[in-house]
Amino acid sequence: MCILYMAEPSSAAEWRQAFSETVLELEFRQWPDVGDPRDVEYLIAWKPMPRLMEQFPNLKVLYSAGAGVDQFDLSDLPEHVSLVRLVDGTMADIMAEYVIFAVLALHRDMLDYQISQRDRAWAPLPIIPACERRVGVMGLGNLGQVALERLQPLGFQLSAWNRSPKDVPGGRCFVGVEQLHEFLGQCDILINLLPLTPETTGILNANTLGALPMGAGIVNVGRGAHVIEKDLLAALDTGKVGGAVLDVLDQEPPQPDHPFWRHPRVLLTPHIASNVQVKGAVDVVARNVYRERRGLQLLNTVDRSKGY
Ligand code: NDP
Ligand code: OXD
Repeated sequence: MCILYMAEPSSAAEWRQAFSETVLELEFRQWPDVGDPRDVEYLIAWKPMPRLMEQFPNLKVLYSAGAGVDQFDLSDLPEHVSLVRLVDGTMADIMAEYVIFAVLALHRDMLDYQISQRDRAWAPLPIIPACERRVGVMGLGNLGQVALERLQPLGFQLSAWNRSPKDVPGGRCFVGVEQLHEFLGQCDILINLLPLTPETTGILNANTLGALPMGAGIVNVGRGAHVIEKDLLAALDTGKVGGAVLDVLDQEPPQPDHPFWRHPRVLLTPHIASNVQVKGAVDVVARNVYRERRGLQLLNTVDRSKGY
C-alpha cells in the first residue's frame, strides 16, 4: 500500500517527513520513482494526467494538492475512485488574511495612494467608515465562511451569495442565480471565492459587473476563469469598477504585454492568497485511511455532480 506524490517537487521532502511522522503504514513514493504502479492506492497531484487508471489500476483516492479541483477531468475518473481536497483550517486562515488585506486596501483607497505617491502628490481622499462599506462574498465554503467571520470584527456591512442558504454574521445570504444581481447591486467590495465549475465560469462578465454599484472594488481569489478579463478591463477603464485585487488570472503567469501588469487600478499577486498546508493535508489523509478501514465516508470528498 503506497501513496504517490506527484505535486510540487520542491515540497516533496516536507511531505515525506510529515508522512513518516503521521501515517506510518503508508509507504511514501515520489514521482517518477513509482516502483510497481499496482502498489499505488493513493495519489497526491495538482496537475491533471491522462489515462490515470491505465497507469495506476489499483488507485482508490486521488488527493488534489489544493482546494480547487477544476484542473482535473472528472469524467476521466471512475466512480469508485474518490476525489478528495486537501484543505484544512490553516489554509482558510491564510486565505482570510489575504482577503482582509485586499478589502482594506480597496476600502482605504491604497490604489489611489500608490498613484499619488508615484506622482509625488500629497492628496488625501475622504475617509469612509467601515460601517458604511458593504462587502459581499461569493461562495460560502471552507474559505468563504472563514473570510466572512474574520471581516466581521472590522465593522463592514457583510453579505454573501451562495448556492444554498448559509448564516452570514450580521447580514444576508443571497441564494442562487435569481438573487445574483440583487446581491451584486449592494456590494461596494466584492470577493470571489467560488470554485470553478461550468456554472461559475465567466460569472464576472460585462452583465454582472454592470450590476455592481459605480466604482465598486473586486477581489478575485477564486480562479482567473471566473472573470471575463476584457470585460473587467472595460469596467476598470470606465470607472464602473474602481479597483481590482487579482490573485488569479486566466493564464498564469500572464503574457508580458497583459494590460493588468501595469494597470494603475489593478493590484496583482501571483496566486499566493493561500496554499495547501502540508501538516493539515497529511492529517486529512491519515483520518481518511482510518475512515476507509471502518467503512466511513471520506472527509473532503468532491461531489462529482456539482464539480466541487
Ligand atoms: P468549497 O467547495 O468549500 O466551497 C464552495 C462554495 O461555493 C460553497 O459554499 C458552494 O455552495 C458555493 N458554490 C459553488 N457553486 C456555486 C454556484 N453555482 N452558485 C453559488 N454558489 C456556489 O470551496 P473552498 O471554499 O474550499 O474553495 C473555493 C475556491 O477557492 C477553490 O475552488 C479554489 O478555486 C479557490 N482557491 C484559491 C486559492 C488561491 O490561492 N487563490 C487557494 C485555495 C483555493 P454550497 O454551500 O451550496 O455547496
Ligand atoms: C488551491 C489553490 O486551489 O492554491 O489550493 O489555488
